[in-house]
Amino acid sequence: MSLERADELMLQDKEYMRRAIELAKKGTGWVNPNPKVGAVIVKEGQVIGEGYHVKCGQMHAERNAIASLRDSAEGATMYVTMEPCCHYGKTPPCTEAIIENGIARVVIGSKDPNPKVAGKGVQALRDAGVEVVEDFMMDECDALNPIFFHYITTKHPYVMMKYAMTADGKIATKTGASRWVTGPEAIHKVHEMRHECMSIMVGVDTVIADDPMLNCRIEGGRNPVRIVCDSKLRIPNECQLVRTADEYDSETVVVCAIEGLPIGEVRFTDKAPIYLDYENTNPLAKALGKKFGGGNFIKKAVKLNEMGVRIFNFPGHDGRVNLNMLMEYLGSLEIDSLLLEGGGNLNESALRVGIISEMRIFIAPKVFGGKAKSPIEGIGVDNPNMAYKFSFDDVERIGSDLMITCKRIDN
Ligand code: AOF
Ligand code: ZN
Repeated sequence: MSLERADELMLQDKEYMRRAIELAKKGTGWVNPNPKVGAVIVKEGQVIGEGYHVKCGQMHAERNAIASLRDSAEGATMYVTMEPCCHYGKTPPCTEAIIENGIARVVIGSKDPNPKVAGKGVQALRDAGVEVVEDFMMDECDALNPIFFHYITTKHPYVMMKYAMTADGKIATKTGASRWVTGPEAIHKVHEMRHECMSIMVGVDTVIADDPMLNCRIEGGRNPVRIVCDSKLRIPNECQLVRTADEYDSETVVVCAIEGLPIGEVRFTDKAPIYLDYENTNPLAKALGKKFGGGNFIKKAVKLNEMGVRIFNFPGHDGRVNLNMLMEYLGSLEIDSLLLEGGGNLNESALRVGIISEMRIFIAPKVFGGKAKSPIEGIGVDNPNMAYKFSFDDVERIGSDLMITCKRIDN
């Protein structure tokens, strides 16, 4: 083959993989905790089938592309953004469908780090005589799935910390007024991030100050699980999060840190009558009541539970929520991602315990000055070489503001 002809073929391969990437993006927010995957089937220079993973639990990209075939795929090439699976999960293996349909060549972008796949998909195809090209446009394909790669290998959610600040690093004015730092385009972007992440978390002080809804307000968006870190259960019953918990189409969770209460989710049902006895008529309840601050915590937790709020308890050594235990528990509930929206103390705790994988920093071209809050408060470090370190991944102009994406440097 001449060099020119080889270059031409490479360009075509790239064009089809780019199309597969575009298709994969359509699954954003709906496929979690699965990856976004797109597939294109090409025969004799014609696209004869296309598909993507639409929703977790439904068919994978490859099978959707095969289902859309307008022609026999015998001898065709499939371009797929991730290694085809070879296991029975919620759906049957994609490798089988590829082999059965006589696809001769498969061009793959990302590897699938799922231990059930991890190279075995490629092997199954090769064993059946299919030609496989690996790592094709791998960086572009990998960029689709930072959440999946993190979740499938650690079983903890991928935590994205988001904040919006002025050019002088303030998130509010000296009076505490924070609406609005950035413009409407940046706010829209935040709602896209709420759609993409399965859960969202704030500290109770943010709830008390701003009374946020934490839902996703874009057309066709999906609402995240709303989580409030609230060690002493200070959340007001009248706030929007609590008042709307029952009708909200996802979950609302308050995470407390109460020593002596069972660890994990606490359900105040008749299975746990001791906690319901917050009038302390039972001697054991009385003893517990003393331990929990005269039973006030229990009373509050029962009330929240009755209003549709789920209660998790993860006490840490410092009297605050143990964030690592919380991440582990969220992972066990198949929550693969969490958007952390402050405030400054919770942000700093999250950095300190090492759960942040990515930061999205919005910067508005304005200055507040004065003694005003900054995005990261808490204890902070003493020495510059103890800083929490990130690398710049991307800078985008969003309306009149900037969005900087930073990724944690693993050391
Ligand atoms: C593919 N193509 O489009 C996707 C893949 O429970 P299941 O059957 O949906 O399997 C989920 C696993 O399959 C997931 O963890 C990942 O390894 C792979 N996802 N694979 O070939 C796809 N979404
Ligand atoms: Zn599959």
